[in-house]
Amino acid sequence: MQYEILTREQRIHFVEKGYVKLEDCFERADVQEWLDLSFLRLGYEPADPSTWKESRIHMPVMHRKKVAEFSPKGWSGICDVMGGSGRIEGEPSWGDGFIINFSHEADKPWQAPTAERGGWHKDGNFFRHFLDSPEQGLLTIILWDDILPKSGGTFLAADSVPAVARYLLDHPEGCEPGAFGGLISGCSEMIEATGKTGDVFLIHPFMLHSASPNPSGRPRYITNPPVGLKAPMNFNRSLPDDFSLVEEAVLHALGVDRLNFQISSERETYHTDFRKERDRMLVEEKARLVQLGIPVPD
Ligand SMILES: O=C(O)CCC(=O)C(=O)O
Ligand SMILES: [Fe+2]
Repeated sequence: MQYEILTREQRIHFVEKGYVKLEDCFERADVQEWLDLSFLRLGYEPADPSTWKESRIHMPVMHRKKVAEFSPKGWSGICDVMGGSGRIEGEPSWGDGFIINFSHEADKPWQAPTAERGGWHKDGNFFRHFLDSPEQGLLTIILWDDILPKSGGTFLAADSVPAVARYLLDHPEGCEPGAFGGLISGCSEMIEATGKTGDVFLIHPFMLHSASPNPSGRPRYITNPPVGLKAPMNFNRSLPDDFSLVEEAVLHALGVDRLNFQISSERETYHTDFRKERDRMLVEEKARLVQLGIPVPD
């Protein structure tokens, strides 16, 4: 495998810990407009927290940029962990469907992540999950603004990939998206996804993670777009060098060099209410912008 930007240390870190943080994938100046627009879309006043009605919100996408053009470094990193651009579905884009954590659980003092807190999950509510599923080939967390410690940075369970991999291996018939949260009970290596504007976390699709408390008073901005694969993962490639880092991490987690894995029921994708709700929000947001005389995309 040829790697474009990841160092050997970063590749080992991804395989062993399930994530790698890439710094400076874009400039603050390139995204300021989207950040400013977000408050207008929501009808919130940036300087008046009493107008921030939701404590945490997942906005719909209004604008998009192709990752390969907007962030060549981010794109190279994604290709490096997924086994090259030829295996990636479509032309991934990053949009302004921000997940803003304004004040989640801000009524109590900040607490470090534990297995006992709620909210741990594996992403991908739109498909039936198998060990080799292509739909969520990678989880990414894009930092659109600086995220300081104890300020809403997503909690990642860096030792959760093996637990999820073993569970999926034991369930070739597939699992519902909500089946994984309980696997956090065996995990203890939790970190906060903090950093600067332009940092990007490339995260194994099996990583359990959770929204975190944000008592800082500072809105926390991320997006978490999945990157899909054209074909299911293959844990039985004839040349070991052809395994992607995501596949390697699964083999490493299972303690094997290769694996002849077959699913035993049909793949399925689901239509979720999540989409319908984003569509409704988008109509509302566009109406607010039109009222302010701000042009909106079709
Ligand atoms: O808001 C966060 O920090 C996490 C969001 C998340 O994991 C999700 O929406 O799936
Ligand atoms: Fe998530």
